[in-house]
Amino acid sequence: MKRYPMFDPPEYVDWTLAPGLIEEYENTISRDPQRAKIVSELNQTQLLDMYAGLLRFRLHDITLRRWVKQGILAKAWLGTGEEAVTIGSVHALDRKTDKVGPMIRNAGACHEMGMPVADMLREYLATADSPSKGKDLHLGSMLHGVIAPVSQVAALTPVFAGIALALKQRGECAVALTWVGDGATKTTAFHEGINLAAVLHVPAIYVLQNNQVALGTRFDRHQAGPFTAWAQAYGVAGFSCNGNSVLDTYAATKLAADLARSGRGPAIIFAETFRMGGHATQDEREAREIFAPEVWEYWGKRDPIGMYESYLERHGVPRPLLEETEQNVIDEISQAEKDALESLANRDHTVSRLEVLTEGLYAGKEAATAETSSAPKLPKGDSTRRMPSR
Ligand SMILES: Cc1ncc(C[n+]2csc(CCOP(=O)(O)OP(=O)(O)O)c2C)c(N)n1
Ligand SMILES: [Mg+2]
Repeated sequence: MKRYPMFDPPEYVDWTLAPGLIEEYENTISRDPQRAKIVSELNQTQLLDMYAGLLRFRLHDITLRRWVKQGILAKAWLGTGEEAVTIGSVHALDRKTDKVGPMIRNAGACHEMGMPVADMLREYLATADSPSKGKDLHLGSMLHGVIAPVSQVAALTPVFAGIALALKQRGECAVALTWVGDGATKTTAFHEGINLAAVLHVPAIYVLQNNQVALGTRFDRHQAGPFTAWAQAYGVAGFSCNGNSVLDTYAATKLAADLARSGRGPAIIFAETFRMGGHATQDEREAREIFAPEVWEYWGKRDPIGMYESYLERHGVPRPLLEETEQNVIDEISQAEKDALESLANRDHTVSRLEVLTEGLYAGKEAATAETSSAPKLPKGDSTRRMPSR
């Protein structure tokens, strides 16, 4: 793949496959016959689709990074180095029926579930034609099975127990999957939610995305003892995976989804990965001081896209096909960027239009009652007046 010296972490700029690493990469799959079988059943189209998904995610983030440098955005939250956790999990789902809840570092889930990248970029620009009409950069689209998060980390954990319960009660053969950061697992919401999912025995999958850090706090400073022990503690199935391998994440999610679909309750996937940058673009320099240089070097050598590309080449995917796939993604993202910037330039799409700002807001119970009762009706279209006071 092309590298981007202005925007890539330094470890990625001259990336080449280090000795012994492809064996390590393949071993995470081959040591488990079930995972080896799942991966062996992937055809070339599926393999290339995952490659495209990883590249789409990386290039979406590089676009945001460039916009920050250009002053178009104040800051951006990126998934650099963690792309495989998102892409592997989403590709293992039935994207027509399953539901996902991405946190801010899982933006790739949105485009892989079918949301246009241009809309994702518009959301960052807060244009009036963005999915939330310029109100929130937390992305979602019910149409595509993507439930938007809120700022409070792990808040989706109980919500996903509820979504999974709804799927179960309706008799749908679908699963609900959400990601939770290592730091977010220290919230009450996480513990309440996962316990509820376990007790209700619902088809929920929680991917614990351990990128080794929460803001500026290292994993070993916020957790004592192994993460993986938590599955047993909650009485749910647990799967560990190499979060920098899209194939291992894919296989682990397939196993978890099979269990959930067959009525055998929720599962936790423990994905080990690394945040190859700051919490957001504004603290990249400080983030470098959280870990020793060797730690950055260790994870830098395991770039999820470089590793996967090496795997594909080793398994006979022709180089021109990889290059063609990459070029298509580059063209797609560059068109998405143009479309989003056009929305920003277009006055009709700026959030200064009051009617757009107030569209789609929760009108409140009082308003719903007023509309169905004989009480005098509030004027139609004046949604600001129907807003409850908070
Ligand atoms: C309930 C809650 N507490 C605190 C915060 C502030 N906050 C935002 S991101 C973050 C760290 C999250 O770390 P982690 O869950 O590991 O996710 P990561 O950013 O590493 O992907 C914190 C504490 C918040 N958003 N919500
Ligand atoms: Mg984290």
